[in-house]
Amino acid sequence: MLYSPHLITHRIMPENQEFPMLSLSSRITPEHLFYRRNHFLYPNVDMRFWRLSIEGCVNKPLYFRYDNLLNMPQVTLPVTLECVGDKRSFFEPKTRGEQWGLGAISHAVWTGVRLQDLLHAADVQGNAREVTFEGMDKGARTDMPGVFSYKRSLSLERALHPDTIVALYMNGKPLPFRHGYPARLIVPGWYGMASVKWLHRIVVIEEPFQGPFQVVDYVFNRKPLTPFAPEPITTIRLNSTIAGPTDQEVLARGENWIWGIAISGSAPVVQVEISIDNGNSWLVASWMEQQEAYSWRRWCWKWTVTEPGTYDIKVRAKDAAGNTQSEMADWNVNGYGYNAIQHIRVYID
Ligand SMILES: Nc1nc2c(c(=O)[nH]1)N[C@H]1C(S)=C(S)[C@@H](COP(=O)(O)O)O[C@H]1N2
Ligand SMILES: [Mo]
Repeated sequence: MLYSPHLITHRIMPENQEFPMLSLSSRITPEHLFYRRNHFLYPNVDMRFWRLSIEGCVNKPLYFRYDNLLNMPQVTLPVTLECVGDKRSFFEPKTRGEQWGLGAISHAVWTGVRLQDLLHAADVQGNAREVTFEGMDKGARTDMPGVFSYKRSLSLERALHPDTIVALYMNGKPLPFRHGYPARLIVPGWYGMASVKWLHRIVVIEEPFQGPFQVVDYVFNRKPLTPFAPEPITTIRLNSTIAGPTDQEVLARGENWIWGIAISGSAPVVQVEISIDNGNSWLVASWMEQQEAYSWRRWCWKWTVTEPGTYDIKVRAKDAAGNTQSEMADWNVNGYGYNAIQHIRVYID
């Protein structure tokens, strides 16, 4: 079967499907529920020929076979991936692109080799400035002629960060094919576009990378377009999501749980607040698990309700740097980085 019946499908070719937030029942997202975001059809990966090469501004260009990587020192990191298009369907006015709901986000534990170990082995030259990562998938774009690989870059500094890894395992098993087997980049704390799947070529370069997935997509474009270079997208914004109840749900009187996740790619999330009166008053939710760098954190709040009626429920997160989510979405042309306060309406019978 081509697509997973467990996921909410936005497109089949290429496969773009989201995690049904209502299925949130553990911190780790099981493989069959993990969201899938693809620009192109899945690539053919023939392991007889697969190599991960390191080229460009290095003194020792080299390649690794799969077993070479498996035999290197491994690190394990829990990391939430969130597509920067997550929640795009909530923008007003609507914006172009996949109309993701709440679930273009999932969490896994990734194991692999530090990218810095690979770069050190290749002996990066002094003139190096960025590192590019090419996936094996490729195809056409609607805005320019040609065939393009999915390719992204990082600054040399971010590439050498000890938590930037080339992952070989997801939740203790070899990477599933759909999530980048045999190897994918994981850039913790950044939106998902940086974590290149089906990685096979790493090139160290002297000039800023100008590929379309770097400078056309994944930048914040605003209207009117500014004469300055648009801001590239990096870290995951402070955000919180109600998994249940769902918008327009009808509930019984008595005790009802309100529950969901919160995340930020920069400062730790320290508090989640719930409002059941459309934002007039706020109450603090409880954490269901410990704070962990790069990971979403589940929260819950027990609502005892005796009065029948219509309730406007809101959720907002606060981080350790003092930031709070706002009511207003930061509208931009491509509908990236939606993190306004979520609002649902429920009815008590
Ligand atoms: N090679 C390749 N890597 C890729 C992509 C892609 O289309 N091709 N999509 C990126 C985007 S936009 C996201 S959000 C994540 C999604 O990862 P997942 O499909 O494992 O959830 O992969 C990123 N890496
Ligand atoms: Mo994405």
